Amino acid sequence: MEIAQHNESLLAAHQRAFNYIAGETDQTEAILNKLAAFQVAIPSWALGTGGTRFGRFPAGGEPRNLEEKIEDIGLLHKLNQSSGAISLHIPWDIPSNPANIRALAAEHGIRFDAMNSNTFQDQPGQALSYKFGSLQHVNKAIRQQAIDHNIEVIKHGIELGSDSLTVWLSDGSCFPGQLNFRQAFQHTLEGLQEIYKALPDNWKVFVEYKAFEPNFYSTTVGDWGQSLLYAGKLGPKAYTLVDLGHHLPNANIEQIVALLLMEGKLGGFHFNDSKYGDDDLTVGSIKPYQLFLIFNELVEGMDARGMNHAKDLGWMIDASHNVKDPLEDLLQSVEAIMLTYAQALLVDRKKLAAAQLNNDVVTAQEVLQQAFRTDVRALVAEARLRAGGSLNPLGYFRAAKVRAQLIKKRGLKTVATGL
Ligand code: LRH
Ligand code: MN
Ligand code: MN
Repeated sequence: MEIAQHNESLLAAHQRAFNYIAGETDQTEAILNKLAAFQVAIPSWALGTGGTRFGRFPAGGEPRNLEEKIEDIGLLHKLNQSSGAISLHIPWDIPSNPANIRALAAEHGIRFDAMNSNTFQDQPGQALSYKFGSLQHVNKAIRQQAIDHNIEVIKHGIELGSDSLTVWLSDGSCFPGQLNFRQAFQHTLEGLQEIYKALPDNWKVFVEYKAFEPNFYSTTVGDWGQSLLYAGKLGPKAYTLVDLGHHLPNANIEQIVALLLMEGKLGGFHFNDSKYGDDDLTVGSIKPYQLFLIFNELVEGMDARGMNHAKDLGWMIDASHNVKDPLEDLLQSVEAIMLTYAQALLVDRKKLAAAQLNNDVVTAQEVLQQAFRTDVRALVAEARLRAGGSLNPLGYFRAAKVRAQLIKKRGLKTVATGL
């Protein structure tokens, strides 16, 4: 089934809804242009079912290699016109033939966002173990192995046309006394400095923090303060990466975002949602208002610094799927991000600033919630429609029986690499 054909049946209802919302703001065209430019990278490790160490229940048709992963993302992008990027995890998704992979991605309109290194697992044939950490390790040879791996990942990225590296370390300790905190920090900093030296001029490195898991007593890049310390010591190409699931409970993530932006040190995002910890659930499924407050700070802070919303930060999803079809889940996540971005663009900034100056707390809340409670689905759908996408990506996915087709093509028992 053609996308246009599916859109046909939805057009009249869409037009009614769009006319209504377009009449509510004088910013319609500007918002549509911003939405069209905004692209969210899909993680190469989230195209199969996973995300739990207890059981994995694949529904079939999972991509068997990187080529098929790119085809899956190509399909998402064709439907929503907002998934024109992929973030690769190495060695889970080593491009065996980078030139071909790059060409295939380009065919689908997909570029390579940040490359991710992996020193949190031992790979088959690996000389030394990361059981007690990687860059923080007391053994210099193990630290060097982790440095070398990160430099390898940069090389893969250069071949693909990526321009950033995300370093997430599981380094830390599970018990008091296990680690000398200062020494672990120093070793990690020195390792990151070596990796930093290998970055091409136009590259960035993102230092991703996480408060807990798999270490449950201390983490060597445990929060945004520690990440910012590393990024500051490393230099202008180093930034902090915020993964929404990596905070202690009730952390005020929007305030963290505002301050990192103010310091010019916010590099990018791993979007997901959670109720308890690093749950990696569908974006916007649990705390949509928190996501809105984060986007509100992003729009305000990026505008204050004259930044390009679409280009100056890395927008990536980092989620996993236990009970949903991964592609449907990713469509929902991207949609949640686009809706929230659109709502943040609707915030009446002048009115909010005036309310703040007058200590008018009630009006300040009203201004934010006015935008948050606006139904912007038709705005986002219109942006998709104009770009040649689907008015209802999820509806199309089901109507066209995409999963059944993938199972027919790839088989029922395929398992994608990833978490
Ligand atoms: C760690 C993390 C990090 C990894 C990914 C697989 O929890 O968020 O970004 O690279 O998950
Ligand atoms: Mn992450
Ligand atoms: Mn995580």
